[in-house]
Amino acid sequence: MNAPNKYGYRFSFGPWNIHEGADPFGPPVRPPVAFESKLEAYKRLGYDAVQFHDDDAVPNLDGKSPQQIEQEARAMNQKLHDLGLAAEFVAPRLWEHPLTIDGAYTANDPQSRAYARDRSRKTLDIAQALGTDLIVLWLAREGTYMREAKDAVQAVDRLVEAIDDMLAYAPTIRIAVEPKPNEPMDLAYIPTIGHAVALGYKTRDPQRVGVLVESAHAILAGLDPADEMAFGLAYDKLWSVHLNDQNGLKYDQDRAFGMVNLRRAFDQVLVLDDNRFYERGIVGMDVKTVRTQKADAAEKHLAHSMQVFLWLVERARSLDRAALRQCREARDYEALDRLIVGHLMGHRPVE
Ligand code: XLS
Ligand code: MG
Repeated sequence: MNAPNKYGYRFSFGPWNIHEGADPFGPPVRPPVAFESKLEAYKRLGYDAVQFHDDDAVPNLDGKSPQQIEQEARAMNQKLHDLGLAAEFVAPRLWEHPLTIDGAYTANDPQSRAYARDRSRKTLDIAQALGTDLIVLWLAREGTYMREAKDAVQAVDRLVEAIDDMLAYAPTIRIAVEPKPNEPMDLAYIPTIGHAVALGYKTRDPQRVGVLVESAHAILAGLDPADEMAFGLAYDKLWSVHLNDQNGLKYDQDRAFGMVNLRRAFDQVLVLDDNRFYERGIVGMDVKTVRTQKADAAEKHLAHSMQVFLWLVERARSLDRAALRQCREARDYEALDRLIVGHLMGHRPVE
């Protein structure tokens, strides 16, 4: 993997972030991009690490033997190595198989839960072959459309059971839970970072369970992403981030970082940088270009997200901290507004 850049950061994204534009209302609008070409894009765009779903690394893994899975994952690891890349994490894709229609770990059907457990163990094998100790659990279908459809107390126990099984199966692995309040399910069981942190403490090894904050997911929960990050940092559990942006309480937009609300993006960078996140983890971008974008520019959102992040690191480090302290002490929050907005626009505190 590359050395960190001059600000100390490394960056990652997932292959799903180069996207062909399909949405629930229409088919792809851009030609498919082969996985190999996506891998080649990382270095070109200035990125260091790949976020994997288990079947990005080993396609169609449900039908494959453990030996075959390990062999293919090792081959992928070699490919990464040759390209100067690393795997940041692997995530089990537990939302596409027919057995996961009504959830995976929390499904009422025991066969579905058994599938989820076995699939997660395969994910752990793949992570180890890819040389990463980090697993991300986005709990996509762990929730309901009708609250009475599942027992919500039992659901928590089932999630703990599933995580416990992974912790026991792979004793060196760490698991970061990525909460999201809705979509694809209406009502998710682990909607916020507080829920995710608390879930970790119910498992057999809380030290190995942390969180991933996605900006858009926090916004969809009506929360401030910077504060969600701060909460994870306070517990020493913020192990990864999915930075992006989101225009209000709508569908999950995964807009490029900082492009909708610059001050909100600045606050995220400020909390990450002030707490030296660059020593704890890699900065992940979970961004997609909009459906209306033509194919020839459909990678720019990744380069731009990183660019905006680094501009904001510079803004965070050059913020007049004495002026900030003064505003806080004087409880002059009008001056604070001006300080931050002025600083983002390149003005000095007193002008
Ligand atoms: C959803 C996520 C998902 C996970 C990995 O927002 O981006 O893809 O991060 O499973
Ligand atoms: Mg995400």
